[in-house]
Amino acid sequence: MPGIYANLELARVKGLKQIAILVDPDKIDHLSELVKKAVHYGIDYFFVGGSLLHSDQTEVAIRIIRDNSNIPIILFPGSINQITPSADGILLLSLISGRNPEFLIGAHVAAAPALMRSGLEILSTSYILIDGGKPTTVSYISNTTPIPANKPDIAAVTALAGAQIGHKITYLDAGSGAQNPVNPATISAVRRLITNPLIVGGGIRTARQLQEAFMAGADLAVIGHAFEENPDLLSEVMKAFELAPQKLPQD
Ligand code: 1GP
Repeated sequence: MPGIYANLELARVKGLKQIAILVDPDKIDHLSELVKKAVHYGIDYFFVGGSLLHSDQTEVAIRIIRDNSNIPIILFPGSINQITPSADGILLLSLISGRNPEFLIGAHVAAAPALMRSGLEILSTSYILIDGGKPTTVSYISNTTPIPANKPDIAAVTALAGAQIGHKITYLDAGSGAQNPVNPATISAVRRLITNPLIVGGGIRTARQLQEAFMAGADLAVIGHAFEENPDLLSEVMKAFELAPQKLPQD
């Protein structure tokens, strides 16, 4: 069976756009219903994690997802405490928009032995925060400054450096609950310089915003808050997919 990276790369090459739902392990009360909805609408991945968790329910969240779906589960960890072998893969995030050594290498060293034992597919990822219009938990907790939204050239060169270092995936994130999603100019500037699978998330609330992200060059869009608040948003999204088939311009 092909791995997660192989699937991401295949989708990128074919121009197939994919969707991941971000599950916050602090919010599991209605998770089984949400998972069933996500399965119904045909999403591609579940991401599990958060920058700041109040409770240690990552395992419980993963069990609920497994009990209700066969969709791959990818850890999107805010700290090494969120690493568990019960997922399928992990985004090994290097926060390269920031200059905090803990999120560039410190946490990775601490996590390396557990990751080696875990059997998780390790997806080395350039993690790049873009200003989403208001301070987010991730920028506060990581003690880093996001790249200004009106500086696509900085985002592009940062992504290029990450790809040259050898990260396999690039993730542009405006932060969970961002006021504004990553703007299309930033996505397309990054897309022009890298060939990695490109993940975009943070503040996507409408089918239109999602389509704009895809048309600018995102391969995989991540939706968290908006799906929690209104799972049927995906119905609108899938209709938009049908209207503008998945073969959207890549460059
Ligand atoms: C945040 O990209 C994710 O890291 C999802 O953000 O919750 O705003 O959709 P939202």
